[in-house]
Amino acid sequence: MAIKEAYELAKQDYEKWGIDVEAVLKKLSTIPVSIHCWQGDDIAGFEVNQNELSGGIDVTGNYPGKATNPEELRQDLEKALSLIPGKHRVNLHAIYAETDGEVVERDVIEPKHFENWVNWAKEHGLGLDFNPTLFSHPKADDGLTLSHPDEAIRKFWIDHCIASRKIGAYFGQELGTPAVTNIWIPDGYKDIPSDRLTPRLRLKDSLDQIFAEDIDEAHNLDAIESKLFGIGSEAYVVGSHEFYLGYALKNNKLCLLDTGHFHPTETVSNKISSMLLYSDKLALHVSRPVRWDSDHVVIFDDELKEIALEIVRNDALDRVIIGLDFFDASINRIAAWTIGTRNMIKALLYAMLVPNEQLKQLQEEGHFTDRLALMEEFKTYPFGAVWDYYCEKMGVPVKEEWLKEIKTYEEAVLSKRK
Ligand code: RNT
Ligand code: ZN
Repeated sequence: MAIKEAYELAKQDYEKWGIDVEAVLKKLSTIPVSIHCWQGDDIAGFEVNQNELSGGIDVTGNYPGKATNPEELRQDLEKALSLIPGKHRVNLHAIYAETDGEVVERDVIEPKHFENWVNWAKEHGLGLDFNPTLFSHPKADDGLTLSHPDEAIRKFWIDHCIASRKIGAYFGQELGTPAVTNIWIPDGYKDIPSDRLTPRLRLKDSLDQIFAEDIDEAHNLDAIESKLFGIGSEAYVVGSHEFYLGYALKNNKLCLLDTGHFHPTETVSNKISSMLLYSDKLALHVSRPVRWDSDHVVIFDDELKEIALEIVRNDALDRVIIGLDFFDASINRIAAWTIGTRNMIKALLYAMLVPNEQLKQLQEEGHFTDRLALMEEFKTYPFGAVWDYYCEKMGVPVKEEWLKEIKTYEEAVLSKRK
């Protein structure tokens, strides 16, 4: 059956429930997803003196053809973006600075080191987001950065974060859309601490110093990302959820929730409604933790759908800033981006094609049989036909057609890389 025909039939099914499918597709095309550049090169970056990946995160696999320079990484991102419907954003890390072969320490990086990225983003109509890199560096070897007891080391990382906010502001100013500059630090202890408070006092003080200068929120939005544990920080993480939740609320910063940073049965979907009661905006790193914070490629699973439902049914598409965070080097990296990002968008579409208002009402009236029955039936409504039509309309490959393009690209481009 032709895509359009299948779509017209599907549309009728949804319209019976008062869902305006055309309006849904229009809205969907305006929702940006921030695509993390680091899936493209296993979080290596382009620093002149490259350091091994540290910070208790790990990328496994050695699929051939990874990007090893900015041109390759941008080329790969362009390929992925050509397979993903809609206009999106790219999320950079400080280690992706371009310094022309010169060693530039992280505490003195400047907007000019990201000029190529900005020009590229302009050319492709993309927004940019940013992250200071507080790992993969000799000064992070102790597993402590912004909470380090050594004042010189702590100062270095404070200065790095201050420099990073200015780069975020530069992105926002140049591209006309605020950058989210997100601070994540690996700080913690492998074993049971004898003092949980002192490192947190220092982290709080570091953040106060970093955020001392006001930056126009039209250009830059500060986010802070919590974590539960990492490799080497199993027993204690300084920047825990409670730590940052408190800090963010008190200081009007964005809390960033990474879906891999909680206990395995604890879900981010269940946190969104509460957090939005107390702050205007919330940021996400959508990931897929398999038994731990493993950063697998995002799939179209129940928790992804539930997150999308929470955003959509609470009318929070403008309040929840969606970013992705996964890294798999065991499969084609461009396919990883494409799969994960298409799934995120798919989940949003899925959530928008549910009669959320009617379901809310059923719950309010205590009709739990109907609530469950409908929620289950809607899982097999002809959502795929709408998704296919959306892809076609947005000029990207329909269904698994995109995989052919990846294969061609792999042969023509990736296989030629050293
Ligand atoms: C680590 C955090 C963090 C990183 C990126 C590379 O656990 O999730 O967001 O993945 O900054
Ligand atoms: Zn993250």
